[in-house]
Formats: sequence, C-alpha cells, structure tokens
Amino acid sequence: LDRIPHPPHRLPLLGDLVGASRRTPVQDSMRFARQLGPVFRRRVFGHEFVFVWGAGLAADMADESRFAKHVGLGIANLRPVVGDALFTAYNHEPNWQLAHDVLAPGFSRDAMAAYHPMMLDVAARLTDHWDRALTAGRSVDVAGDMTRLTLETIARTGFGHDFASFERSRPHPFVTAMVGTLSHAQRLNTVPAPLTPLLLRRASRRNAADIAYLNRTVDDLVRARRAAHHDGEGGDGGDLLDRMLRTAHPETGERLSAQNVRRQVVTFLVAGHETTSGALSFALHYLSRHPEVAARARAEVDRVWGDAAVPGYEQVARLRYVRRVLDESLRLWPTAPAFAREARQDTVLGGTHPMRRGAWALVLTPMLHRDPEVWGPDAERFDPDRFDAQAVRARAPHTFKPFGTGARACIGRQFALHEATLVLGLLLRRYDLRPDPDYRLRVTERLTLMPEGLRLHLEHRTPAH
Ligand code: MNH
Repeated sequence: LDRIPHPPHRLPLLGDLVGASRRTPVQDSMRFARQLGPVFRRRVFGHEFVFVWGAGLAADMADESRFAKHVGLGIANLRPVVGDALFTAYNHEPNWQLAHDVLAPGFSRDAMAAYHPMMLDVAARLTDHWDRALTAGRSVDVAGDMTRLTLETIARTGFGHDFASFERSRPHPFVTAMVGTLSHAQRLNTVPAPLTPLLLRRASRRNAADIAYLNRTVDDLVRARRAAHHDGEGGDGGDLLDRMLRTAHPETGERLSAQNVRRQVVTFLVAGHETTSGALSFALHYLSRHPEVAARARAEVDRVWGDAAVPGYEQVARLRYVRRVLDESLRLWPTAPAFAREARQDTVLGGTHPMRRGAWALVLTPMLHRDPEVWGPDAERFDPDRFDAQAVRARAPHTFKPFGTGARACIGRQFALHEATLVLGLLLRRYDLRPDPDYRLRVTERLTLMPEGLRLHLEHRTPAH
C-alpha cells in the first residue's frame, strides 16, 4: 500500500479532505487520478480506498478467476433498502443465483422483442410532451424528461405499472424518494460511521421516510398483481413481476420469498431507469453540441427506418452509428461511474501490488475510459468513431466497462441499449436540438451521474436535402 500514491495534504483523522467535496466524490477522484496516476488511494476519516483506472490494472481486475465483485461503500449503504436483491447481494448469498436464474430469461431476445412495442408507447408520450413544448416555444428539461421516460419504460415493461410521469409537472414522489436514498447512501461514505447518528440525524429520519415510501409503492404494485393472478388474470405475459411471483428455479424448484420480491422490484425500478436516463441525457447534450454528429446519426435513421411510421424491433440494432454516439457518451460519462473488485485469494495486482484475499479496490470507470494509453492524447474529445468496428477490434479488451464486468455485470445492458438507441433514433428523426450557448456541462452525483440544469431548445427538423 505504501507504494500507492495519495494526495499530498493528508490531515490527521480527517484524511484527504483538501480539494474534496462530499457532493462530488467521483469528479474529485477524477482530479486526484490525473495528479496521482493509474492507481492511487484516498483516505476518508479512518478508511483508505484504493482506486484503479490504468487500463492494464483494470484489465487485470477483470480476471474472474482472481477477482470478484465487492459489495462495499455506496452499494453496501443500499443494503438496508434492498438487502440481498441482485445488485446488492454478496457473492455467496444464495438469493443471487436464484434471482439471476429466474430473471435472466426476462432479458432474452424474445423478451426484449416483446418489450419493444411498450417502449414505443412510452416514447410516444415523450414526443407528445416535447411537441407541446416546441409549439409553445418552451425549452425542455432533458434529465427530468429522460427520467420520466425511463421510469415509465421499466415500470411498464417490467411490472405493468403506470406512474403517469408525463402527466406531472414535478418528478414522481417515487423518483424524489429514490434520489433521496441514493444521495443519502453516497453521503454516508463521507461521515465516520460512529458519528452518523449525530451528524446525519435528520437526514437519517428523512431517509427512513424515503425507504418507507419506496417499499409502500412496491407493496401496492405487488399486491395488485397478486390479486390479478388470483382472479386468473395476467401471468402469461412473462414480465419481470410475473417471473418473480410465479417462476420456480428450473433446477431447484425454489421461489423468491415475498421479502425478496419486494427488494427485487425496488432494485429494478431504480437500477432500471436512473442510469439509462443519465446516458440518454449525456448523449442528447453531445448531439446538441456536435451538429455534424447529429446529422450523420439522423441520416442513418432515415436510411434504416425509411418511411416506417414506427421502427420494428430489428430496425433498432441496425442503428450502428446512433449506438456509437451512445457508447461514446457512456465512455466519457459512464452513469454508474465505479465498481468494486475484491481478490478471491492472495494475489498480486498487475504483477506489482500484493493484495490479500478479500482486499478490494474501486475501478474508476470515467478515468479508465480516458486513459491516454488506450484512447490517445485527445481522450477528452467526443468522437463516436472511436466505436467503429475496426477501432473496437484494434483496442485491448476490458478497456470499456460502463456495465461492469464478469458474472455480476449489468443484467439490463441489452434493455438499456435497446431503449436508449430507439429513443435517440426517434428524437433525431423528429427534432433539431439546439443547445443553450451559455450552458457548460455540470455533472451532479448521487452514486450515479447526471447532467445538471441541461435544457435544450427544439425545432422541427430541417429537411435533409
Ligand atoms: Mn445495470 C449491474 C450499469 C441499466 C439492472 N449495472 C450493473 C453494474 C453496472 C451497471 C456498472 C455492475 C455494478 C457492480 O459491479 O457493482 N446499468 C448500468 C448502466 C445502465 C444500466 C450504465 C444504463 C445505461 N441496469 C440497467 C437496466 C437494468 C439494470 C436497464 C434493469 C432493467 N444492473 C441491473 C442489475 C444489476 C446491474 C439488476 C446487478 C446484476 C447482478 O449483480 O447480478
């Protein structure tokens, strides 16, 4: 550990607080990374955290035979809310494998094709909303509207539920409670555990109320579905909730307990929309700032979708360039900006840093995605061509990790990519996106990343010829 650099002004007791804010732990770490190199440590009160972002070291940590997911920090802080549900389960907890096997078919190709028309329905609510803004000459709140869209999409496809987000001028209380809980989990990292009751007393009470709200919402939703099953309705749709309530494990015959179902539903409602919303928002920001990229993407949409009123399922994956825009946005701002890995046994990281069994480090994805050794000296520049097939083939593996790695990587990856590509295609086809010339990208953090205060002006698209 001694050989791993840390910030120069280390305070006794407090640790590396100089130049750090509790509201932007990721962006502060990015700054430290640039000063300190491919592996560094930060101390926050008594705790020392090791960050890895050099491509060689990160690739080493992707070795599943020596490393596994570590549930720590922000994620561990979510355990009181979602316990052993998929995202927060410890590797050894039996409910991980059980839920993984029961729910994985919910993300198969067939399942995705069945979600596609529902995704289109929700997207039409977004474009109705944006058409009204356009007619009234109002700019749109990008992150707010992408959150409406993605929450409705996961609620509808996964759980047959409608939050009516587009009929509300303020965020749905579910979103407010979720943001409260995520921010609280992030803040807990910045306060020494023994002092939390003292320092975060009011915040903790608020957080308990937020959690209660999330649980209540989910319990209502589950109760309604159980009643429908009881009346002989539903059940064959095979959405996520049907699977959670009705599917037994194909080998063991085991089912999810009622408590576990609640935790999974909260997990999917949160994990299934917050990060996709951020990814879409960053992509729209970059599209508005790079009209030549937007023009190329739109030309592709016109070519692939033609005059079809709505695109078919197959026509979404064929938007190769739009997908590159999305990948490039996720490269610069991976909206789940870090994941933790622990050593399965004593090992040596990158051939130089000894790690004991159980020792862990954070992979700082936004910096891995800017490592000049991989991405070149202009790594900060937005350029979707970094993801053309040839460039991808030429790149070392494990250098692009917005969805994590290994057995515990994102189960919703295809879902998110299909939804986001579809929506970008629909928006490009319909609108010209005009940025506010005075806007400078600001990123807010609540475990996830999201552009702050991003508004765009819409115009009817100018004809292509
Ligand atoms: Mn998702 C795990 C990023 C969309 C449900 N997700 C992860 C991890 C990352 C991640 C990174 C791994 C975390 C870790 O190693 O600790 N996820 C994303 C991003 C998007 C995203 C950047 C969108 C863009 N995720 C989605 C969607 C869903 C979803 C959509 C559900 C519909 N993700 C999950 C679940 C896990 C996960 C569930 C936990 C999987 C597991 O541990 O088995």
